[in-house]
Amino acid sequence: MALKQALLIVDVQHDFCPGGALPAQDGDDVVPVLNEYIDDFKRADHPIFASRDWHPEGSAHFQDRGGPWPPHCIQGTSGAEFHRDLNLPDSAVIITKGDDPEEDEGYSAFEGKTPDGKTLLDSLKDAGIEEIYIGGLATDYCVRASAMDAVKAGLRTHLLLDAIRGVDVNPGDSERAIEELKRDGVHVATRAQVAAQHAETN
Ligand code: VGL
Ligand code: ZN
Repeated sequence: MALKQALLIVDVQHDFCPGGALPAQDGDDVVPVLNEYIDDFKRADHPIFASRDWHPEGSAHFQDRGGPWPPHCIQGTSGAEFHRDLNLPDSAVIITKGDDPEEDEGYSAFEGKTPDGKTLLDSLKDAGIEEIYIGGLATDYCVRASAMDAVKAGLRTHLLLDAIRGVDVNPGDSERAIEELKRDGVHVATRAQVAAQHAETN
């Protein structure tokens, strides 16, 4: 029997795309590919989760308070909105993270909450999910942290190699993150593989 699957789209927000406050290199290139994954998962009736980085103004995560980052994804601003071309269905469950003003790290979607206050992990467990496919931004921060937490939680975890982009504060950070995730037991996949596998199980 096929495992029950979900798609997790991490932080595909304007501030992580070119022109935004903290852009991943070619960040918006993930959007059309993720739209294809969204269609695949919708068609197969698998749930879709989308996380957003959602900081208050004056967050401890920002440089002016000693954190590592320029201000980005400030609640209610256009930079914090999901990319305008990302076709998130109404059924997608939004996971909000980074909203604690005192939090200076907090990269993983597994540290976020659903609109009704559930953790991502509880919400996956309630839906009986055993296997998760992860894409989005940024490879070397929130995607990396989310994929690590997913394997730690015992989920069979796949990184969508054609739907991630990194910030690369140091050149090579994203490549190193991918290698590290593979060592930790994360599988890698691309659209062709996922589409073929869904075709087989439906
Ligand atoms: C992220 C840096 C700071 C991310 C969020 O979504 O990867 N990176 N805040
Ligand atoms: Zn952030």
